[in-house]
Amino acid sequence: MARPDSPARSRPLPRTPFSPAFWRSPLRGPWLTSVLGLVLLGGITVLFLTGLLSYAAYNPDLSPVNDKTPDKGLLGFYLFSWPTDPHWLYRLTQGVHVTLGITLIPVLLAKLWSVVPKLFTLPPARSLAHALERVSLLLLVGGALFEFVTGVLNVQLDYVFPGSFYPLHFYGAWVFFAAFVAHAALKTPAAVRNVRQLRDERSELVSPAPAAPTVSRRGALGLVGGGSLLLLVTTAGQSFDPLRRTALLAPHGGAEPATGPGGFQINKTAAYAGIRADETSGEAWRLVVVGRTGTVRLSRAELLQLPLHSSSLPIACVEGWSTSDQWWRGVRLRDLAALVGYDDPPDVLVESLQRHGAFRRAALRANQVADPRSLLALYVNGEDLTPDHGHPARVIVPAAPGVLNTKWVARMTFGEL
Ligand SMILES: Nc1nc2c(c(=O)[nH]1)N[C@H]1C(S)=C(S)[C@@H](COP(=O)(O)O)O[C@H]1N2
Ligand SMILES: [Mo]
Repeated sequence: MARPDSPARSRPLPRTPFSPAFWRSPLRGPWLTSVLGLVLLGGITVLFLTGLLSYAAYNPDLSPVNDKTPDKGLLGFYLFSWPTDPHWLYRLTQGVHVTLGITLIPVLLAKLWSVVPKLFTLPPARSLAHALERVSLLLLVGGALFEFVTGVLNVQLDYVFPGSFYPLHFYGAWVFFAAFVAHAALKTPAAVRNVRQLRDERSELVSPAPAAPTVSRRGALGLVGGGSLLLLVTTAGQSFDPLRRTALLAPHGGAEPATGPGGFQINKTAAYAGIRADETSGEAWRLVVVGRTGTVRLSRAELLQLPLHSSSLPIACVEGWSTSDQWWRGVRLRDLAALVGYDDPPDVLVESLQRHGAFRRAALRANQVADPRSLLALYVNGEDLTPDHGHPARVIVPAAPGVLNTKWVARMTFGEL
């Protein structure tokens, strides 16, 4: 054992993350943490609400087709039929959800950095209350990272978790938000006081051995804000056609779709979906419509004999991107319902020619079928639908998430689902 006067003792103690002096940034303190916390309080609340709206927009209760989340129970509640007005509703709510989520990443990382010494405080629990608080912080930090990571992977990498992103992000959101509400209730009053006071009081966040500052607190905040702004301007363009080229971070690398009438974003191409030209040809393709009075089979030529209508509607994907209004022309969904015996339109299950993939079927609610702007589109922007946009026929519904606008439609079953 070393004697008290041994040279080993006169050297500074080895600093581990568990000793407060290990954390030397003079920026850490209640003011910075509180400013970042208040930004996240507002931002994450908006993320949660727009996320809930996105869930409601899928018509989750209609049938196990749209929402396959197992055992969702009470968490799968929804309060209203997703409206069809204004027609850009989902474009707005989901554009905000994804763009704001991406914009908040630097703020989230800065907030976690600002409190990281707390992760290492010893003893791990001073009391039962302290232990509970630390467990709730684990759920909070874990939940935040989980939701941001699954969200970003989903919009960037096109469903790396095959078919399972949706329940993961859904359950994760509830766990995270429960911890977030508890944390906000406990900390917001103090955070507001800290921000007003400007100067840091004594706090376990303040380093006992601060290094010389290399940037001011405001400078650090400016860096975080600048990072957020950069993400904002490289993401927001995915929701506005004229800015599409600035959407460097948009999914699909912001690839420019073809020009011409079909020259707007394509989610899954016909080739990707395994749609063959021989099954969409005039001779082969029939639309099968099933309802109260039986089954009707229509060729594209026969569909074109029905009254055609136009509507200007966008495509707005859950991934956050959207198109401006496109000019669609086709047969009203409610006219197809009437063909098989429904003057009062019911729900409908729409099935695609596509044999595999998550989005080959979708259910629409009666209010969506009834809207006169809801079409089985045969044309877009004055020309036949292109193969990638769903030729011979695709659904387009106002205010609905893109995923409900089934392409390469083969079968429509009307009736209460
Ligand atoms: N059959 C089928 N329909 C589909 C899809 C699909 O993969 N298969 N993708 C959906 C999704 S998620 C979106 S956002 C829109 C995109 O339509 P677009 O490619 O014409 O822009 O189509 C929807 N319809
Ligand atoms: Mo989508």
